[in-house]
Amino acid sequence: MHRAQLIAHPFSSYCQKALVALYEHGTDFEYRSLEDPANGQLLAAHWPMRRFPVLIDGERTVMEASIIIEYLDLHYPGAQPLVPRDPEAAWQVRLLDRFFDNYLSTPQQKIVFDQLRAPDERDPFGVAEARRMLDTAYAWLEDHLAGREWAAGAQFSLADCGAAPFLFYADWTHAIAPQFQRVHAYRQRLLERPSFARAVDEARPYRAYFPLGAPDRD
Ligand SMILES: N[C@@H](CCC(=O)N[C@@H](CS)C(=O)NCC(=O)O)C(=O)O
Repeated sequence: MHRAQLIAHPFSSYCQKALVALYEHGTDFEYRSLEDPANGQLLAAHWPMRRFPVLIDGERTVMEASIIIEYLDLHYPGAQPLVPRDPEAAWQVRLLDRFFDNYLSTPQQKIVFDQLRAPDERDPFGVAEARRMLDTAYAWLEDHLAGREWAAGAQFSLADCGAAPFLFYADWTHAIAPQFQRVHAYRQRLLERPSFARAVDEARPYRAYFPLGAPDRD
């Protein structure tokens, strides 16, 4: 019987998204950390885009954190599914998952990756747009969270797996304004969720990698 392997780096937000799901389900898997160059070669051999995480399960290669989580729900189910079995509940979870990927993570990554460029290759217009998008996303999420414990309601789901690392790093990158109290409280609930707390702890040794300078908190 083989074990699934996850090619990942502990400090990567999309990897943490998949790790939260693996820890929620209690999946037994082999962690192929990208700190080891051999795992970088494994990644390149399986996925020419070289984006991570990637799950290798026997003959199958599964890319994209959301799809990895859908796959885990099917093949390594835990106590409760991260994508609800009820299709009416499922589309709402997937909608929130798209929101967090497209409107929180994408602008957050834009700001961080811009900082890694040489000063004369930076894109201040794009960064300003990304900051505006984050402010709009925080405001929308503040309203959306009224009466909800987790992103899609009472049950922890796929959407929360991504929200956890994306809000974690977004606040470091472009502070969530104090008036967005529900967003702050939700970020805190996510930090206290054991699956994400574990991912945060595993990433602690790599905080110096954060190009904007990691704050001394969380
Ligand atoms: N759409 C991918 C995005 C994954 C992604 O952007 N991963 C980052 C790490 S957080 C990465 O691979 N960065 C390396 C690069 O951009 O070359 C997913 O949902 O898994």
